[in-house]
Amino acid sequence: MTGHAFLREVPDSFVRCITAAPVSPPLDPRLARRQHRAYREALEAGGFGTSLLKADEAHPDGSFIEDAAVVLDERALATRPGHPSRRGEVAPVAAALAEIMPVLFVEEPGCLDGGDVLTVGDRVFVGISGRTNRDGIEALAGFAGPRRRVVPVEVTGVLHLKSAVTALDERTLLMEPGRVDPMRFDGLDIVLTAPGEDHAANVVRLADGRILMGAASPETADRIAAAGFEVAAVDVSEFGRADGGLTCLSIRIRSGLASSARILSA
Ligand code: CIR
Repeated sequence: MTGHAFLREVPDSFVRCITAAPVSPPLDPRLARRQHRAYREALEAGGFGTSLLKADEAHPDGSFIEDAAVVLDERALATRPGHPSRRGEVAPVAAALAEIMPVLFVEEPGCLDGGDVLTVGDRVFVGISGRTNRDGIEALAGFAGPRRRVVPVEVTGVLHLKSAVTALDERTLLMEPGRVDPMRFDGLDIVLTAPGEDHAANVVRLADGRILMGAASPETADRIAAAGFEVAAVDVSEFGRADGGLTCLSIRIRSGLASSARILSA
């Protein structure tokens, strides 16, 4: 499989990202940029072509681009992020996606963050979180259409659904215990993250099938390897301090559209 990923540069204003708890020392945009570059290189080594959108200083959280759009079946749903300060991030992302696919929009009063949407086979799991509401879930269901089943999942104690659970393949999930009800994911195998490894459930399945995860979760990496997956690691600690993880930093498209996506900046 090949794919294409859209990323967005880290602005200097990254230091003012939204965080659930105060951050000390302050967030470091230069370190975040170095980690972002390594993340991009890891995606490329894993079979994704990449496009990098320009940063916007008015949007400190803009590099968490995943929250701005959901891509499904070669169509995009531009979101309406749950945090009002993030809504202005969406338009440039929607414009970039519109060059290669149709784009629909979540309308007010709907709120939806891409970090709350996890597609596995014909099911679209969506977090009921502090950022995604019932109207947003309805908009997602309309977008997903009759061939997909949308499954709402209550999320506890973390920002988004994908902070707590991501897919290792079409049959296997990686899940942090205690954040979501495993019964919502019937029929799927579940690998649990190791105790004490926060943010470990948020991993990216690379286009070549390897699993890209944070360098700070070695025991969870061992569990994933024991389940039969090849693992690659990248340090995204500065984004973790801003409540983000690996999936947040890209919108990944796994399809033949990859070849028609153009590089927006070097
Ligand atoms: C926020 O609070 O919105 C950002 N600081 C972090 C967003 C992380 N996004 C994600 O998990 N998809």
